[in-house]
Amino acid sequence: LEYIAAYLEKNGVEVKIIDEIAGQNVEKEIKKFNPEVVGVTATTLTVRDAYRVLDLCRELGIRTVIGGVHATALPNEAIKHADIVVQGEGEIAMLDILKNNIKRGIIQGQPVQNLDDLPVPARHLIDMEFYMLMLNNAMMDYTSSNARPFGMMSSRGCPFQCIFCHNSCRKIPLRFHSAARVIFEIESLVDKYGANALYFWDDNVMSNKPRFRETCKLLIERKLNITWGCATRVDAIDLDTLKLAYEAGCRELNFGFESGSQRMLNLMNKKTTVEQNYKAIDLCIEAGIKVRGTVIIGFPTETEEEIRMTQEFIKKAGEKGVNIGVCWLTVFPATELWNMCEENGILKPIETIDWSKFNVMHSSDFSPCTNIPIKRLRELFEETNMLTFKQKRKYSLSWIIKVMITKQRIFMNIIKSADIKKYAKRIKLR
Ligand code: B12
Ligand code: SF4
Repeated sequence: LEYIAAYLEKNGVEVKIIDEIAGQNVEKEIKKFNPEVVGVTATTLTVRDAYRVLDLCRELGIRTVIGGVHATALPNEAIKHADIVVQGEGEIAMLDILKNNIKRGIIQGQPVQNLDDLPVPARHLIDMEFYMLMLNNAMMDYTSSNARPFGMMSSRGCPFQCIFCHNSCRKIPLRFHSAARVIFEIESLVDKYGANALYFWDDNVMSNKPRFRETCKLLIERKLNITWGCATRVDAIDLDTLKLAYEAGCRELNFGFESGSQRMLNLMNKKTTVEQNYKAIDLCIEAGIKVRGTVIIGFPTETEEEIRMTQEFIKKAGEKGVNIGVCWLTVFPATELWNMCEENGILKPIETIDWSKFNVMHSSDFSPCTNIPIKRLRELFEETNMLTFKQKRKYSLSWIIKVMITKQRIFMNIIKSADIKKYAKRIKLR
């Protein structure tokens, strides 16, 4: 939304972002602003709330637009709640809707050719202090308790098509901000908000290595003293680049390790090996960078033995100090995995799927892994989760103290807030 808002503002449109997650009352704010058009974003996890807001706008007689990953995947469902659905990128499409007074339809949003043409996201329209606290909570493994962390994107797209990932259906071109523009955005975060920590939300921040290295070199040259983390692939790293990244402030890398079974990695079209997973951990340790990762269990045809292989991977990685999260395989709409399940008749009819069953831990109430009964799969999932829990207990006393200080800071902010109810709602929504 901040990208779209910045693009519209640059083109002379008056924009407001109303953010329910940050505690705003959508109905009240919409009535106050009385906009010509309301645009709502949603992932599959948040789409129920998006539909509620869109239905409300309809009642108020306001023209509505929905965009984002869920509407991109299921436009025919989304159009039942909105006048216009934008599939793909929203900046150019939203301006087009306003300029040409488009009233209804499903529109294919054109991707921005040169990302540097986009203005810096309109962070001034949202409550950055709220998001900074949330990110601080997530990044406290490697930032100080006084960190002021911000999120940003330095690229868009991913050339891979892992079957469970939105990239297997969205197929947007891979594009990059130039290193100079990345530094410009970081400097503006430092100047405006006192940022001293960052997380890059790119799918794979190292997919263009020369550009990544140039960014690291500029971070070192400008002495920005930013601590940062990002996600990349196990086949994208090398020791020299990792050492450079460390020098530039990188303290944590996230990997989608996905499985300890090669057959499962092949089935999910990951195009990596279990060996590369282990090698990536060793390289990061050598460069002094903390490693975090995720694994997924519950793939079609996955066996108990293969889940045990993933458990083995978690144990071995844990011995090296790696923190691994376990995900229950979620079949997100329109992905390759979704199509596979549909072809094999293991998907429920779409009208009967309850999107509210998709949540951060379990994400759906069914599993495509039909050869293991769901009750047994749940037990295996919990067992695997416990392994990661045991790993976390290995944290040092200094880490525990840091967690306590950060949590206390969040608590103090709640107390300081005049509106405790608002914070309670924010936390509930999170
Ligand atoms: C940052 C991020 C997060 C952050 C913030 C979440 C958020 N809602 O933004 C955190 C860490 C909290 C997070 C958590 C999760 N995430 Co996440 N996350 C991302 C990530 C890496 C970047 C999002 C982003 O900012 N993209 C950049 C902008 C430019 O792209 P965009 O959001 O798609 O918006 C563009 C268009 O879609 C369109 N658009 C969007 N909204 C609108 C609205 C209108 C009106 C219009 C016209 C256009 C439009 O225009 C935008 C600009 O071009 C994406 C992957 C990705 N590369 O997008 C995954 C992604 C969104 N996450 C995903 C998932 C699965 C999760 C989790 C379930 C993970 C988990 N198991 O815990 C949770 C669920 C969180 C939730 N409540 O939705 C999936 C969503 C799949 C789906 N169908 O919903 C994605 C797509 C990853 C993937 N590759 O599959 N995530
Ligand atoms: S490499 Fe990561 S971002 Fe790219 S398709 Fe696979 S899971 Fe998605």
